[in-house]
Amino acid sequence: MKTALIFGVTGQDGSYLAEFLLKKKYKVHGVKRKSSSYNTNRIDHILETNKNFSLHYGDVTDAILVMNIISRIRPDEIYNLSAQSHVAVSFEIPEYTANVDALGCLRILEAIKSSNLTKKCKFYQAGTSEMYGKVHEIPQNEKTSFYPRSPYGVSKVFSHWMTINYREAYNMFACNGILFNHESPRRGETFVTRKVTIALSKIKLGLQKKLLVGNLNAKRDWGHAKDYVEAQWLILQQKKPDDFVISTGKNYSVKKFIDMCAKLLDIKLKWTGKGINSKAFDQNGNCIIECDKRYYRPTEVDILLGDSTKAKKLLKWKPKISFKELVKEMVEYDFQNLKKTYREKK
Ligand code: NAP
Ligand code: G4F
Repeated sequence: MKTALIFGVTGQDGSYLAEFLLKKKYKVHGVKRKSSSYNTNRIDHILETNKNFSLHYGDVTDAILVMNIISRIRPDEIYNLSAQSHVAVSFEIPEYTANVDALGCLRILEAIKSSNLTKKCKFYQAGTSEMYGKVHEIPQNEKTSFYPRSPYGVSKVFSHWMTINYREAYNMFACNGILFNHESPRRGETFVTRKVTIALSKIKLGLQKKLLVGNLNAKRDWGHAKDYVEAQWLILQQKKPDDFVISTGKNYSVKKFIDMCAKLLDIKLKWTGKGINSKAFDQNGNCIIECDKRYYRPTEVDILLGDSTKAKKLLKWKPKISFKELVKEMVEYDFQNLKKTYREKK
């Protein structure tokens, strides 16, 4: 039985990865942070039913704890999914973001080395398409240069190169996944996709009047988190450690995402204006979407589009869930959930 340790197990990817590894008969350990309120809602269903799943308190800003957990568990595979993962927030808390997203990865690598686990333990670092930032070419592949545009992106570039450095210096099986945006009904509520599916569902149910957004023209290569955690695992099952771009190869604007959600909810949108003056009205003439400068970033990543040819060839990986299916699943989940809660409250 293989043992895996997941930093960031309470997050979107952590929860899907834990489910995936348990199905593969791994013993799974996860690290959760101390919080004043419950933060395990994405994994409670596994905790209640699976004896091969256990949680440990920890934080990647605490080097001693990271070291203790790794040397005690001595896992076969470590997945570092922990991060302050919100790009816009990283401008507000840049030093904290670097502490978690850059130094957190280094602390884990150093703990693997200090525990004499460099031969036994494989390491996965959750890299991101945000590292491409102001893109040098379209589409982006493993050879495309980085030009990060946020403290988040810069921190992830540090972790990317640190992972490669430990691989080369200490012969570690340390890999980077460069994952493009991936979403699901478990996506954090402040990322644009989930913010839109929740807000439009509430508007449809009469629970909210307006949705305020930022840059509608940004384009993202959106996949489903379930497909992407399989790629994370596949990356660690190869003969040689390497780095892989994981993406769908198609991108859509934020505006297109909103249009698709609205259509599924039978809201007929009429757009007026351009840029920050864009507004959308429903069939009753109510303005239900507006742009607000609070949601614009000091430096934006305008367009991301991934080229996963290498992953297709070597990992035999390709996304199974289409963008259309992803949008439908997210909208249906939020609409049904909110409808139920609203009825119960009434
Ligand atoms: P997420 O939902 O924000 O989850 C992040 C996880 O990290 C949560 O479990 C969070 O714990 C934990 N965490 C935050 N700070 C920590 C700390 N100081 N110590 C230990 N754990 C900490 O993110 P996600 O969407 O699942 O993404 C997983 C990883 O992939 C992240 O590293 C992200 O940057 C990266 N990534 C994501 C995408 C994407 O589109 N989703 C694309 C590329 C890369 P709490 O629950 O307590 O907050
Ligand atoms: O959903 P977002 O916040 O995701 P973003 O910035 O692309 O980052 C996500 O994907 C990265 C992979 O490329 C991950 F590494 C990262 O951890 C995270 O998971 O924003 C997507 C786009 C941006 O261009 C943003 O400016 O949507 C635009 N946007 C427009 N209005 C908005 C909003 N984003 C948010 N969060 N909220 C808005 O109201």
